[in-house]
Parts: sequence; C-alpha cells; structure tokens
Amino acid sequence: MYLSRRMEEKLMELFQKGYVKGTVTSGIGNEATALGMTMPLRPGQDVVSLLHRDFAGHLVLGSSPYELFCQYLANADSRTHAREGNVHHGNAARRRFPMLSHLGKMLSVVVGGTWAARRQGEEVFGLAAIGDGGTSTGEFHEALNLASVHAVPVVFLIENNHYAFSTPTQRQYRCQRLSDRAAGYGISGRTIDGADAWAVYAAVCDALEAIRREPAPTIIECMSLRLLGHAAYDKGSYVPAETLGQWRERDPLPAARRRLLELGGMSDAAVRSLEEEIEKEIREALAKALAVGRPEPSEPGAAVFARRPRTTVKPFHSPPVKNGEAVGRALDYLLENDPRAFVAGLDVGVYGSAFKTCKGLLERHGPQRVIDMPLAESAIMGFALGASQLGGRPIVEFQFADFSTEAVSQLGLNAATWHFRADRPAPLLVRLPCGGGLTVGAFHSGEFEGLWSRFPGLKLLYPATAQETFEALVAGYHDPNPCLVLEHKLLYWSKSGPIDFDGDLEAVWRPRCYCEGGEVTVVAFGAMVHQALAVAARSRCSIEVWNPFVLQPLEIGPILESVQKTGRLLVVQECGATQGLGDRVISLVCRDCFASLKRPPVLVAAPDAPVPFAAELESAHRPDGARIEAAVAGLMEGR
Ligand SMILES: Cc1ncc(C[n+]2csc(CCOP(=O)(O)OP(=O)(O)O)c2C)c(N)n1
Ligand SMILES: [Mg+2]
Repeated sequence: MYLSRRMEEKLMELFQKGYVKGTVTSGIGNEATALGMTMPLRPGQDVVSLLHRDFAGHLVLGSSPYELFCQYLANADSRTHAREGNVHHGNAARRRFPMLSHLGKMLSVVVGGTWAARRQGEEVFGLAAIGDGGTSTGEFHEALNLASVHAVPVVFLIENNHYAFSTPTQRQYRCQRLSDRAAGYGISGRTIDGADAWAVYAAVCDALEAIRREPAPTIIECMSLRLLGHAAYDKGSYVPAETLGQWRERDPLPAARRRLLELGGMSDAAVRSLEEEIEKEIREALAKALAVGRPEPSEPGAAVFARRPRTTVKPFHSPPVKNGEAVGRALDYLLENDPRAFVAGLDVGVYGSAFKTCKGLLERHGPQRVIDMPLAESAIMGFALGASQLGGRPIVEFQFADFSTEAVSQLGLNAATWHFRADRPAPLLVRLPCGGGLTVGAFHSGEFEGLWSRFPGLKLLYPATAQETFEALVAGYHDPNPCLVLEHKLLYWSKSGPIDFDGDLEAVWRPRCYCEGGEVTVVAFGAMVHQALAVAARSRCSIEVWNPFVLQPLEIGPILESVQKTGRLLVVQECGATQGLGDRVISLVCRDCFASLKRPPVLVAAPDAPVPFAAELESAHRPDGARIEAAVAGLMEGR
C-alpha cells in the first residue's frame, strides 16, 4: 500500500513536470480495495481486469515498479511499446487484461476469458472491477446477465467511491446499494467497507470459496472515497469538505500502518525501515526508467495486425450447395476440425439461427460448442474477445448485420486494437448476414461494409458465391485477427455452386475476377456481383467483373491492372454512395492509374437514404441491371 501510494505521488509529480503525458487518475484512497481484491487471486491463473484506480492491484499481480514507470513514461521499454499509456495496460499473457477507456466494456471480456479457461478444465475465477459510474453502462447489465445465465464464476467488484468524475452517486442510481442489483440477476451480492483492506480481502476470499462450490457470478460493492480529484487536472472541489474530512480520517494507508503496529506486532522502527526500503526501491526503479530512451517510431501500422502464419488446412469438396448451406458446411468443418472452435449468437442452437445457416450444428457438436446467447450483442462480442485469449476460437453470429452496431466499441475499438495494445492476437470470426432485397426495411437490410472497414485492426471479407462463402469463413477463422464476413442474405438461397477448397489459406486473400474483358472493368460488391455478371453476359461490350472480396485490408493491385487494361471503371454497390467502399476504389484508381483512364470512373449506388420497406420502393432504391447497363453505355459513349 505504501509502495502504491508513493509511486502514484511520484507519478503525479512527473505529470506536473511534463515527464508523464496524458493524465494520472490516482488510486489514492482506493488502495485498500485494490489490494484486498487482488491478493486472493492467483496471478497468471485467474482472469482479471483492473481499473484506472487500481495501481496497487497491478503491483500485487506482478507488475514491477520499473515496469509501471516505463508504462507511464511511455518509453522504449514500456510493455505496451508506448502505443498506449497511463492506465491502459496489463499483461494479457498473464490473464490481466488491459483496460480500454470505455468503461464497462472489460466486464464481458473477463466473463469470456473465465468461461474459456474453465472449458479447458482449469478451475479459475474471474475478477472484473467497475466503478459506481461504470455500473450505469448498458454493458454492466449485459455482462452480469450473461455471466449469470452461463454460471460463470466472476466477482464483479464495484469500486463505489461516491463519485464518477464530478457526478455523485445520487445522479447515478436510485437503489439503496448497488449490490441490491444482484437480486435482478439471481446472484448474491454484498456491500462492504472499501477502506479496510482486510475486509475486502476476506470478502473476496469468501466469495471465491462460495463460487468454487457453486459456479456463479457475484457482486461485491466496496465503499470508499477518492482522496484526490478525478485526475491530475481536477481538484475535486465538488466534494463537500466535511465528506472529504471524514474519509481522510479513514485513509487506508495510515489505518493499515496503525493496524500493523497494533495487531501485527511490528515496531514503529521496523515499519519505518520497511518504508525506507520501499523509498529506495522507487528511487532506483524511477532512475532506471528515466534512463531508458524514447520509443523508435516504427513503420506506421506495423503492429495493427498479428502476422498470419502460412498454413494449410484440410481440403474440402462439395457438390453444388446454396450459399446459405455453404455457411453451414464451413461452420461444421471448423467445429469438426478444431476442438477450440465454438459458435455463439442469438438462436444459433435449437433453432439453427434465424436463416437456418446453423441448422444441425447443435445436434452434431453439442451445447458447449453451439451456444445460444442472451440478446446482448456487445457483451457477446466482449465474451468472444475474452474467450479468444484463453484457448477459445469464437465464431459469433450477429442475427442481422444491422445489430452489429450494438457492438461497435466492443468490436471496433476493444477487439480491433487488442493486438496493438496488448501484443496478443485476438482471433475471432464474426458473421454478418447483411443486405437488402428481402422487403424487411431499414433495420434489417444494411450492409455496413463502410462502417466495418473503418476500424484499424479488423479484417473484412465479402463473398458472393458458395465457394467464396466457404473460403471466407475458413480463412477468416484461421486468421489471428478479428475477422468479419459479410454474408448477403439474398444470396443465401438464390445462388449456389460447388465448393472446391484445396486447404491453401493464403490463396484465399485476394480479389476475385469472374470474366475477363477488355473494355470496362466493373468492380461489384456482394449481391451486386451477380447483377454485374448478368449485365456482362448480355452486353455487347467486353466487361471484366471483379469482386474485391477482401475489403479490409483492401488489396487493390489486380483491380488496378484491370483498369490499366480497359481504361474504364464502373463500381457497383448496394448501399448509398457515401456508405460503402466504392469511393475508396475510385480514389485509389484515380491516384494510381489516372493516366490509363479513358473516361472518369462511375459509381452506381443506392441513394444515401435508409432502405425503404415496400417492395416497389426498395427495388427502386437498390441498383439493378438497367442502371448498370446505362452506366456501361455512358462509359462507352464516343469510344
Ligand atoms: C463509456 C465511458 N464514458 C465516459 C468516460 C469518461 N470517464 C472516464 S472516468 C469517468 C468517471 C468514472 O467514474 P467511476 O466509474 O465511478 O470510476 P471512478 O473514476 O470514480 O473510479 C468518466 C466519465 C469513459 N471512460 N467511458
Ligand atoms: Mg466512482
């Protein structure tokens, strides 16, 4: 506690002197909670996520003072390679997951990690910390509910320090105690004194013992007060002086010192000598950290993705199947060939998923591997991320691509940046049944290729045929990064073809050309590939049709070569002009083969409007063969 307190005071000083950037959110006053909750855990075994006031917890769980100074100084020896700073650290390899700023998001990650480790037969527990403010997030509810439904033994430890930045708890919740919420999840919960390290330690030990006997999550709410402002820049003037005075008297550090003298049988001189030793340790660690050089700027983006090993897997061949059946074949193949694989999503089990793409999987692979989840897309994503860290290989289905917006932070920020921040791969496959043409309106017809290609760290594939669907799912699954596959719903049952997969994963990651032509290059996405192919088949001019297939990271090379040959580019996308990647393809073509262009490139897209419901409105909204033909004719005018 002394080490933590003195180091944080030092960090505050370093911030004021300009050595530490960002800010310092101090745990001064919170040390009893941070220590008490981490001391019962087994570092490297139990799955943990700490918060921005849990500096002491990092020390308990194995970070050295030198390591922590390097992290805050963001120097060349920082564990996050200085790509992240301040409180965004941990040791993912040792199951101490680094937090991201978005409060609440780490809770479900701990649930997934704990679940996956236990699935491997390890008797481990999770501990996920959250502040009083963080309990107001939707993710708090999603994660607790998910953990409860799946009986995952995680201690949800609420650090109730009476304020979230400047907002007092009466503006945060109206129940008497936050632990009262446990009843709503059918679990146990208690509120204790968070300024008493011994009380916190005992409560966590008791909780672990109880959930060892009967696996389930539990809530422990620890009451305390921040003794400083929210962060280095905040004086905390909104805290009434009287309240602050009362809690200052209960400052856990002098209280613990007194306790050592009274009960621990230590003399004042012995405690003082211990303190001097700690002071020396801090001085030495800081001097060593300050002597480390600044980080070398590396190639931009080099650390975004985990490197994909060149592997081949078992080949697969099938006579013609519908695209939707190709999904089922791929999932069955993955579950069959990799015991780590599991499928999770809404209604994927008994019902076989909304579009029946998971039909039969539950019967063949059992409920531990084909898992119906509560309606909580964000927590499902966090769960998958956590599981990916502890031997699980998640395959998540969003019922409709539209509902993936529920998980934007979890997937686009947490999972996507995981390798960059935590230096560990986050292999997870996400399936997005997408697209319009089914008369289901604006909330069930989206493609979201534009949205999901905008987050560094995600890969995005968009197949159009049965073969491509199989390949995308298998290659995306084996990639060590979060990989999303768009599956156009209209093609599920309207298109079919054989599957001939020779097991070469590397060969999958390339754009696809369906027919060669010398006059116009048509680049089409998803269902539009088939519209373009129909036009190419009946057109009098010579059209080459391409599907970029790998939308992120977009590999434009072969498409550029095609445009260099034809001199004309038409891009066809189902979504609105500003919502897709058509503009990106055109901009790259203009940049890299401007001189080859005989005509300005053309984009055929839907209007920038929500997908309308009625069939007449929707068919006028979606690009069709006639519009593609007209665009081709325009490109060929005055040739
Ligand atoms: C989702 C989200 N919204 C806003 C913020 C900005 N923010 C950082 S800390 C904080 C207060 C958090 O309060 P609490 O959860 O009680 O934790 P405490 O800082 O009091 O320990 C806020 C609003 C954030 N990190 N995450
Ligand atoms: Mg708080």
